[in-house]
This record gives sequence, C-alpha cells and structure tokens, in this order.
Amino acid sequence: MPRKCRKCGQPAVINMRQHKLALCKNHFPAWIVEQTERFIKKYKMFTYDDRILVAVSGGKDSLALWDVLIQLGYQADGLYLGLGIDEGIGYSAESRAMVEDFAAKHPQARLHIIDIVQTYGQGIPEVARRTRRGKGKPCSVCGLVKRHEMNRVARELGYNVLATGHNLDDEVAVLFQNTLNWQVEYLARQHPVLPETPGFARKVKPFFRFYERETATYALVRGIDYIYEECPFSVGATTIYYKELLNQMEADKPGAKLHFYLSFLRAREKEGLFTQRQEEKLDLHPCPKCGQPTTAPGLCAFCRLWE
Ligand code: Q46
Ligand code: ZN
Ligand code: ZN
Repeated sequence: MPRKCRKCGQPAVINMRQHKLALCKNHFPAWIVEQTERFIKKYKMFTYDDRILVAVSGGKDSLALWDVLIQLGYQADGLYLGLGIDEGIGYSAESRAMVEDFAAKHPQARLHIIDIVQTYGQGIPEVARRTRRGKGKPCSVCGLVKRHEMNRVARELGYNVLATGHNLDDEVAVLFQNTLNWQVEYLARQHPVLPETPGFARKVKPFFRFYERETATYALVRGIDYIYEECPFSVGATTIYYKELLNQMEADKPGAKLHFYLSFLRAREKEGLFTQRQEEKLDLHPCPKCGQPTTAPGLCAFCRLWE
C-alpha cells in the first residue's frame, strides 16, 4: 500500500515504522538534516567554531554525513584513506573515485587523501599477510591503520573533531555483541561522543540514531553516488550476523533497535552503568617514531606494523 507524506500528501519515499512517519522525496531529506542538527546539539558533538574532519570511505553513510554537514554550514572537510584493497574488484580504486566525484561537486569543502600504499609502501592485504596481528584478520590491521591515520591527519592539520558515518544498525550490532560477551571495557567506551584526550581528537557519530535504510534512502534521493559493494573483507564478519538477528526483532517490534540503544545510553547517564569504572591509570607516553600516545613499551602498534 503506497503511503503518503505526512507533511504534504505526496507519495512517500520512506515509511519509518518506529516513528510512525512517512515522508516524500522533499520532506524526507529535510527531516534528516533537521534531525542531524538536533542530535549534534543534544549530544554536544560540536559547534560552528569547531574544525571537523569527516572520514569518508565512499559508502553511503559517510558521504551522506558529509553532505548533511556541508548543508548545515559546518567547517567539515573530508579525509579519504586509500587502503590498497583490490581483491579482484578494485574496491579501493572505485571507492576513491566516488569520494573524489563527490568532493568535485562540493568545492566549499576540502578533501584530503592519504594513500597508504604510497605513504608506507604496502596496502592492508599485504600487511595483514606479513604480520602476526593481521593473520586471517585484515580488519584488525585496517582498524589500527585507520585510527592512527585519522588522528595523525587531524592533529597535523588542526582539526579538533573526527566524525564518522556509523548508523544505528552499526552501533546496535556492536552493542549487542559487547553485551552478549559482557565486554565491560568496550561498553564503557561505546558512546556517540568520545571526548578529546591528549593527542587524540574528539570522536563523534552524528548519524548514530538513523537506521541504515534511512541513510541509504537519503543518499538515493539526494543523488549521491556511492560504492554499493561492501569491502570484500567484511564478508562473514560477526556483526553482519548480529545485524540479521536484530532485523528479525525489528520486524516484529518496530523501534526495537532504537529502543535498545537509547535505553543503554539512558542507563549510562542516569544509573552510571559502566561509567563508574575507575579509569585505569594508563601509562601513556609518546611513540618515539610517530609521537602518538601509546601504552606499548617501545614503538606504538602502528609503527611496529612497518618494522
Ligand atoms: S575496510 Fe578495513 Fe572495514 Fe575492509 S578491511 Fe575490514 S575494517 S571490512 S569497515
Ligand atoms: Zn512531503
Ligand atoms: Zn608510532
């Protein structure tokens, strides 16, 4: 049964059952922009004085986020990391082309590109094969490289906020996994805003309350070209399994995913759940090679990858 936009009666492009809200191709993108602004303020993510670096992968979420922040008038530049992932489908080359294409259409924002292969000599698949950390787990190496490089670029170029496009489905899958395993330390750190600490920029996730189908629909109606393929290494990731389970719950009970995540945040704030843990006195010192804070006795984990 095709639905009508609640605001104007035109055919709806999306029906959000959890909000009992159907919207058309004009009112839906406007709603996404308004809601994002509301979340940025409500969770005190950043202001118009902050310099924001948006990690753009070429996927729908990060490009949609950059698009919204530019529309809202924030100082939001992009950072693309070329990870050297080809695996027969040219994944990195294609995702980079999507990001460059988007940046060319938005000259008011700058795009920074770091090519890991050119800068360090090897891409993620090679490093994963060569190191103990990466054996059979390229994502472990990749996550480390991305965190290090995002921080390095932010610090070197004077950005104080790092924004990523994680959506509710991503966040709830991680929350569910961490809860099933009672990973208390991870739960303590799971939040849409992680404050700035010495050597590390503030990290924010302005899209954390949007369902994946909402960010996808936004990209579609805004005519944003993005890479449809997932990274070839994401196949079989456990989070995909949790996403499927959570989608079954959502189908029976619209809003179940949002409720799970927001109740977690409320319990953190009101009951101090997981936040009362004494912050361990971490013995941080600057890595002798790159200068980023590390707990390792010598070089940081990132620099050790290239030894
Ligand atoms: S890019 Fe990197 Fe992801 Fe690909 S290798 Fe894994 S972590 S799946 S978000
Ligand atoms: Zn409408
Ligand atoms: Zn280092």
